[in-house]
Amino acid sequence: MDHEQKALSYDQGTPSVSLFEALIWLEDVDSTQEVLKKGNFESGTVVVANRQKKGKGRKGRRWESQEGGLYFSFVLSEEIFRNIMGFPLAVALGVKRFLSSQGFSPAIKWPNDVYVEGKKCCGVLVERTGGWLISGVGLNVNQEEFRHIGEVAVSMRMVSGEIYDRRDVLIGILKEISEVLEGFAKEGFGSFADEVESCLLFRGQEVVVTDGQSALAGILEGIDGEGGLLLETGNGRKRILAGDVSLRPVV
Ligand code: BT5
Repeated sequence: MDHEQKALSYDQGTPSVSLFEALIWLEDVDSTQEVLKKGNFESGTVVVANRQKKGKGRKGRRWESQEGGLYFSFVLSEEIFRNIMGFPLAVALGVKRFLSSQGFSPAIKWPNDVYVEGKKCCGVLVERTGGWLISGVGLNVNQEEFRHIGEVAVSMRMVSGEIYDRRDVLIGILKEISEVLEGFAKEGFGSFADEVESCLLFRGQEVVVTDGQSALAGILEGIDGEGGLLLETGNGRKRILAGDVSLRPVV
């Protein structure tokens, strides 16, 4: 790897982050997802970068990754989990728990975002490759503004006015994610479904769920025990496994 590398060790006294065994902190990368995909890393490795030139979201979208945010990916063997359907929501729940512990009032937007004050503060991307799950988390921490997506994005700093040590934020989030994923591995998503549902963005509201070409409108009722979205439509209740949710525009 030709990037500047810094090893961050878990000193005695730092909270347990037991699922995660190694951490590599880089300056600039194209995408932390690609670093993990191209390398031969062991399960439990975390790669963090200060900036990403080609940070990516789902479906080829871009993730704005300038200095000040936290961008990390981790690799886990898929074998650990029985059913990975609710996996992105479980990761988002770890981030949500961390933000709550810092005094924020976050909401989870199905299937992979964490919102604060109605704007996106964090996005989760999970990719599967050859028996591995490569999960990426982008969290807006110390950014003061967003050049291209100002109307949809927010950082922790923009809400609280504080500047955060991203190492502390990372350790805190990994601890929460590790705890959630260990429970997820043992008991499945069902044990977290109520907790996620209780902080679900747009619950009870009229939304539109789009997936590629099709769009379905209805009342967002909640999620089921596997993390599927439950939508009450004019034609009865539908269970949705993938898509993007937005508030239904008033016409
Ligand atoms: C996501 O996709 O939300 C997943 C984002 C995952 C990013 C992490 S960073 C570490 C790892 N390495 C990567 O290359 N990726 C992962 P999606 O649901 O498709 O949302 C993408 C949309 O979020 C964009 O189209 C923008 O509207 C918005 N967006 C882009 N950058 C943002 C930011 N920094 N903060 C808030 N919203 C953003």
